[in-house]
Amino acid sequence: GLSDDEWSHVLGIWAKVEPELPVRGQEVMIRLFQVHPETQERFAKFKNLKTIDEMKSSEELKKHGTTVLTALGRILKLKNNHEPELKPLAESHATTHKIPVKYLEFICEIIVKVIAEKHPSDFGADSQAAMRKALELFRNDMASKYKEFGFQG
Ligand code: HKL
Ligand code: NA
Repeated sequence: GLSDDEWSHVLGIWAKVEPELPVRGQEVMIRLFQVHPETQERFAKFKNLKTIDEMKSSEELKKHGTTVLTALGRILKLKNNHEPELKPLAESHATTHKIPVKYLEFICEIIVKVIAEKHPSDFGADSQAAMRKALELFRNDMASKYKEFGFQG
């Protein structure tokens, strides 16, 4: 797990991101689809959005990005005790959506980059390192739950 100090870095920067979750969520999803187009194919309702403009105009995509970051924020706030929130998320991503751990790595990397671009002065080396560690914990625990649900990820 993370130390108290690491968690306070993580939750400190998250508090700055939270008021802007819809726009950051939208940015994260669009960046994910741009950098890793195979991820867009996983969404029946988004795979037909062709241009960045079409993506930006999609209220549904913005809503999805908001929901994803809201879910992630709830997990981060539970710190090392995220199991109850993580389990149903791991179950749906393992059994229904079948999302490889690699794709979780992609989105986590993009989340760090988007925050770093928007909050350069609040997201220094220590905060970035703490956030990476928290997202790694998230991914590792998702991966072990995946295996419990019979998905090798
Ligand atoms: N999803 C997340 C989080 C993530 C930061 C990592 C997260 C948090 N998801 O139809 C649905 C699909 C979902 C969801 C509903 C779908 C397809 C899908 N998700 C794909 C992905 C990918 C692959 C591009 C990645 C990397 C990813 C990562 C949260 Fe994800 N997702 C949902 C959700 C929530 C908002 C919903 C599921 C709600 C749920 O499981 O309730 C128990
Ligand atoms: Na901060």
